[in-house]
Amino acid sequence: MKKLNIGLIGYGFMGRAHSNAFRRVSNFFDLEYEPVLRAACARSPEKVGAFAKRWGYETQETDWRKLIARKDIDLIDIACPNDMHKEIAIAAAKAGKMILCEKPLAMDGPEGLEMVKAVEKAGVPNMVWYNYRRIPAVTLAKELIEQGKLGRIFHYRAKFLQDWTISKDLPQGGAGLWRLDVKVAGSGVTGDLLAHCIDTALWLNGPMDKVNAMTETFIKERKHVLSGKVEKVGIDDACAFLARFKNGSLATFESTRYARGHKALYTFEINGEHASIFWDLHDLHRLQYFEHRDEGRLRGWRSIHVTDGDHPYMGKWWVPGLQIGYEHSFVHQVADFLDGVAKGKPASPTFRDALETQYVCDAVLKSAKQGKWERVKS
Ligand code: SOE
Repeated sequence: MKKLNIGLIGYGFMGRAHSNAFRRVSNFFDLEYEPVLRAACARSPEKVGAFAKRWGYETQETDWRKLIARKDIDLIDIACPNDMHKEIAIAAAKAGKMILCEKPLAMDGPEGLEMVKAVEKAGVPNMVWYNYRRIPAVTLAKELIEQGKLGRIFHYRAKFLQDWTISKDLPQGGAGLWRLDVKVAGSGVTGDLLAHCIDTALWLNGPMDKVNAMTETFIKERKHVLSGKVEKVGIDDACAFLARFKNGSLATFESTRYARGHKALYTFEINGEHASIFWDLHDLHRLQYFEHRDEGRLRGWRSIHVTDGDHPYMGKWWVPGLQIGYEHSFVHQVADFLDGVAKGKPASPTFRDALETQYVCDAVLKSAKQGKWERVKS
């Protein structure tokens, strides 16, 4: 196996999810490349040191520029907050490194476009961590659609609901809470949660034509962890939008962090001429499928337990019937990326694919501001 040396930037939730994937992928997938956890990088030497020790990184850095300059690093993995993605990605591309970037690609479309140009000019393999594509039930949905089982698609319906920001005492900014600080996150639920729904939707149902959105910021001011002052909240706490896809289907999308009782309820439903599909992150190993062409008396929603050896990715894990979980979607993404590097065929979503999601997010936020339909740039 050829070694592929990883330099990870950021040690939060996603730093852990990515590291876990790098560590496990070679145990389960037969690949030409083996990721090596060469260096972890973050500003605090104590925190990055503890992280590096726990996850088995050989060395540590506190300056991402030094990490990028290192000759023994092949791939830069960007797992730090959104406002840092562009600068790091462009510098890493110039240094000829492969790049993995946490979602969303950038703060907005223009930033994303600069990143796409940088990686394409440098000709370096690149990918964005939209991990939900690689949950086996979601990948199965993609295969069924590609086989034409649904026929013409009429409707796409998605939502991503959480409830963790309802308290007005929750501050904004700093580690963990940067998602509430618009200067760091770029947007609220649109870039953080709807971006997942949009990425899956573009993958399953093709490009979007136009959107009509509304957003709300329920708590207008929060104390900022870093300044200690009460500051205006600039993110969208909730967003709902209508969309028309280029294939003629109609769609609704909704996301909020104010749906009491829901922690990460990502669901989507697709209604086609012959069949429908429904998926729910809280029951992620199942795909609900309704086939109208079944014999009438037996017709009904099937609940497919996506754990058999011929289901996507499942032949690599345990024995049929034993399910896997959230973290495996990251393992699958690394496996596909490494396979793509070996074959010279980029795994999706590349930066360019993820730019399409960024353009939808931009159109959604603009539409909400202006109160009218907005065409999606492509
Ligand atoms: C936010 O709570 C969050 O962690 C997102 O940032 C992730 O992308 C999503 O998968 C789960 O929720």
